[in-house]
Amino acid sequence: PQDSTDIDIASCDREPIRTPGAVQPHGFLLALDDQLKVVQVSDNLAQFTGMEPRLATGRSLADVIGEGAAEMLAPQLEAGRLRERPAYLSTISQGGAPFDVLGHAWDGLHILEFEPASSSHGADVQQLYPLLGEFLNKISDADSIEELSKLAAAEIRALTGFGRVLVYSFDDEGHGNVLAECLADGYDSYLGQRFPASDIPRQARELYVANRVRIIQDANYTPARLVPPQNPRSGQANDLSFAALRSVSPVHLQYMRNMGTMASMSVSLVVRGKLWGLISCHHAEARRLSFHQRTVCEQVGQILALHIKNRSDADELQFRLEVRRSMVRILGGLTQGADFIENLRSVLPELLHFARAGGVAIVIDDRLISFGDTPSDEQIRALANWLGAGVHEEVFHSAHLSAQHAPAEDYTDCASGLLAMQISRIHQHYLLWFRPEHVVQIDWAGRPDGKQSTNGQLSPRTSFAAWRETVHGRSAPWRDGEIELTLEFRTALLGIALERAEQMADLAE
Ligand code: BLA
Repeated sequence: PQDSTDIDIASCDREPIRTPGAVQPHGFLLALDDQLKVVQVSDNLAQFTGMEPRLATGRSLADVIGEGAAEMLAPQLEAGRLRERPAYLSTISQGGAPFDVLGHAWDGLHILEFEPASSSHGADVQQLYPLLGEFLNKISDADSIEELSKLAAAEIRALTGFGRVLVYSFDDEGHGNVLAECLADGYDSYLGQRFPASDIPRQARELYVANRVRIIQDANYTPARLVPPQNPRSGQANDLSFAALRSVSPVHLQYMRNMGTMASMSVSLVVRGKLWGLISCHHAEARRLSFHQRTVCEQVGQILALHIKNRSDADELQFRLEVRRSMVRILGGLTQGADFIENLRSVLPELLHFARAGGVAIVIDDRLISFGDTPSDEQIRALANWLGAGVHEEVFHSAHLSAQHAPAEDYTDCASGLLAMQISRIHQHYLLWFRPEHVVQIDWAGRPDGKQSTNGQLSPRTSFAAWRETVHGRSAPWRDGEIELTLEFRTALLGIALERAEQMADLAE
């Protein structure tokens, strides 16, 4: 049988988050067909308009929200005017109260969402642009991703008044690391903690690349179901991917309650088309934000993502430049003497530098040269045999060698990481770089496997108490740039070796 974590994670991936069949009940939804006839409504309609849901379908918009309100929306609803993402259409009055109306065209319908316009928390509309302007000024002076994130967290808190604002980034395995936060009094810090990847399932991450801001105003809400339950155009459950009122997964609502969070908002940080991270906001009580406020928060997210991309592009460029300089110094050193292997010996310190390694070894026929912190000659020979037998990449890398080559368990201290360059197609000739163990302490926000399944019912974890994991046997990771430059280095090296061999042959004649 599967262990319970497997079951949980698989079922999380199946939560139908785009098609919940319901909306959050702080507003109401009307879906119109091409003739602008109301064909579907949320079942909380009467509470806002006094009209029973069943009586609304088949009517004109004016019949449901009144002549005046319908007239205000009419110009925006003309054929083809609505876009595929919600836009603010107008503020209308309904039952004596003002409502912001958002409209988008999706899933064959014109979807109108009505949100109470009064009583939102956070900054006033008039403050939004000045705040954004200040943020733009400040952020251009920041020069690390942490600093950029800190400014963005403070900005989002100023805009929204959420009690806790976190910026977190996802690692290669999808775990989230909290990089920056801004807190009100009474909110615990999550800075430096890691949240397991399974807290946000795959389909949610996919949706959040397309839909960049989401709010849950009250984790205790009862969803307002759509009437009729299916999209009359398609006969299927409505695709509410972009609806601002989309009802969220009940599992996630439970997660929020477990965390002591009644309201949340999250803003996607999309870098190079991928979900790089999130700005995640929490509040202990229910909280309401207007579309305009959310839109400015979305823009803060876009600005932050852009700066993160620029910062990381610049860092990567600088890094590659340094590695390339080192490569040029090595190649320069190889063109001097006659014996290729002796030449390699003369550049050993630079070889270490090239790969930020602790040790390096050269294995050519029965010659073995090692330098720095390396396994024993015998262990290096065994490693080269293992590479020769099963590894076919021209450049192989591992930051957890003992997981692939068990004998490496005996020398994790000096060689938890290996970068291996094959320098002959026929023989087992290698240039090997070793990286030492880099013990990592991970401060999980609650045990990553602490999810329970009670009565077969899925539930998210209930504890967010910090839990420290110590990871052994790994080295610092090998970066893409390092691997690419090592491939380039290999081509140059083989070129030089070949040239040398030819010169030797000429001399011999
Ligand atoms: C969604 N889970 C989420 C979201 C966050 C988290 C931020 C997005 C919510 C949104 O944008 O509105 C998790 N919240 C966090 C984390 C922090 C936080 C990591 O504040 C860190 C500070 N979740 C589980 C389990 C399941 C699960 C076991 O823990 C599956 C059964 C599911 N999480 C789950 C689902 C969603 C989600 C289905 C999508 C909710 C939705 O958009 O409908």
